[in-house]
Amino acid sequence: MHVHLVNPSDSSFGIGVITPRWLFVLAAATPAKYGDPIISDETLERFNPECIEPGDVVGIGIHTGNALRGMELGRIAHERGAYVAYGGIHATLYPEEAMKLGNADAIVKGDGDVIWGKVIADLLAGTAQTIYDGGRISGDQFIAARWDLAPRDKYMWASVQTVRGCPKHCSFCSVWRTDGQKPRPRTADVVMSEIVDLRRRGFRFIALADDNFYPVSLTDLRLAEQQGNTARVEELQGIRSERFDLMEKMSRLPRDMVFFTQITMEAGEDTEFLDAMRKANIKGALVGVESATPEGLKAVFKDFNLSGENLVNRLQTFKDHGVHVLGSFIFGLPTDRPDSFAATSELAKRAGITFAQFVMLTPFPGTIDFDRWEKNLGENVMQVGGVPITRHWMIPAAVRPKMFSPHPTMSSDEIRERTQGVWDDFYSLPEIWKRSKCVHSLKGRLAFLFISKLYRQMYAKTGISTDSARRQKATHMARLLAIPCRKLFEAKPMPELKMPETVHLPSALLPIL
Ligand code: B12
Ligand code: SF4
Repeated sequence: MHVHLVNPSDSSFGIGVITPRWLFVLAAATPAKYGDPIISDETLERFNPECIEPGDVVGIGIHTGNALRGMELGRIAHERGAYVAYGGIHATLYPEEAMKLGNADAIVKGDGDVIWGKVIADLLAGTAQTIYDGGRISGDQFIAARWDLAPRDKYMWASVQTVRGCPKHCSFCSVWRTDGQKPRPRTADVVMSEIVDLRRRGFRFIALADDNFYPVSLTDLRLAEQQGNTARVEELQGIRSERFDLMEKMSRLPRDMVFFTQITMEAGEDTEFLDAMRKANIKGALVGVESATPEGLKAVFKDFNLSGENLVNRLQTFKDHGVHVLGSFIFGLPTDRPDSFAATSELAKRAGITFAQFVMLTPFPGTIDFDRWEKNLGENVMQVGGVPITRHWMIPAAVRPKMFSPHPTMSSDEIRERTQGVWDDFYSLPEIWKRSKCVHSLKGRLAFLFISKLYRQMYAKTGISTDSARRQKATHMARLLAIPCRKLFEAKPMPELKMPETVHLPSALLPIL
């Protein structure tokens, strides 16, 4: 009997940018008595069902974008006589769907770390429940990943989680609803031991797969103080000082390590935090800018973001403090107008951001936007191939619409083409070359160019194109580009690396407000 863990994907690039963390966490949660799980990541290569034997257990992790392929894999595994279990954010939101369309024997809602062992045992004993609630476990229960099972020559970045949950409530995001608004941090020592394990194995680029690396802002603290809520102030300060503790420990790792994370723009007002990030070698962060206008930000409940010139300055602050920004922008908001595209592109260039992604507004299930959208459509729902667009993830990727709500002033095609145009402009050769000044050597600048082109190829060309021939061509190009890019992320293993010594700082020195 084997346990298989499969990460579904419609496109395979041969090389993966970031390790899908759940695969290696669930591998660690698989009890040793079942042997090492067989891990398949379809972002690398298409899954070969012939490796499944009757009586095997196949665990499939799905988010909304890969749910359809995941359910197809589940049906194949079921036909081959395996027990099929699903987990991940989409299975958490729609367990019945995986049951009905994915031939599931069991579904795990929420975190899989603690419950996975029981699910396997129950499946094999024939006593499985249909739905298990893995819950929102506390930070000290998160399991460290089995990095010994990750192929070193296939991924550019490994991924380590330091905190789950996000206190914000953006309308297009489901994280605060599924992972909760209470941050659940892991202790610094546990995170450090996973990072050291990875560096020993030759991974020096690590993405911190956190919902929000900055879970307590200075504004949160100020508000709690103004309310005279001492308990809340202490709780927030506790989380904040743990962040500094982690970053201080990270700053004692080998200097060739590079970290990347996801963070809210508010961190730009907290230069002490930014300096600690830089010292910890957290050299870049995805910042959800979303929209350049106050109306756009209001539309997505993200009024804590800045707009216009203030936005440019705030993003520039990250750069001034040594943290590169991957700015994430959304197009297709009802407040967008034809001139919003060029204005956003200009702003992205002026703000000195190093990378950018321009995504089209998608109503993801579990979000306020989705609920609102589904309700507004009522009975009058457009269908594609018999599937209502309110279940857009069940429409085959090749014909899946890219825009879901009629826009007040632009057609879907216009929004798609203008979005494509912004990608083209931001990632044109002269623009990339200008931005590549952030690295000094010619070799470094060429590497920057390659990576920028790969990023654009993987995320824009395969994602936004509507016709399948163009998607296929784009995937093929991405496969070719990925090979030299991966080489740039290679590092010599450091098997002798020790955990950095703990320096006990007097608490007065810990930068609490
Ligand atoms: C890091 C991250 C990224 C990274 C890295 C992705 C990667 N290769 O791992 C980057 C930046 C590249 C990225 C890209 C995108 N992401 Co992302 N990402 C995340 C983030 C913040 C953390 C994911 C993670 O690694 N968590 C740590 C692991 C251990 O947790 P986990 O995956 O939830 O797994 C646990 C449980 O779910 C469960 N589980 C999972 N699978 C299984 C399987 C079985 C069998 C069982 C039993 C249990 C189980 O057990 C695990 C351990 O507890 C999540 C937020 C979140 N809270 O999930 C968003 C998230 C998954 N991303 C999201 C989105 C939308 C995207 C993009 C589409 C964004 C975009 N517009 O381009 C792309 C899609 C990329 C792609 N094709 O996959 C959404 C998905 C929404 C949805 N309904 O599907 C999320 C939830 C964020 C959000 N704002 O809503 N992402
Ligand atoms: S988009 Fe980012 S800041 Fe907003 S709720 Fe989601 S994780 Fe939090």
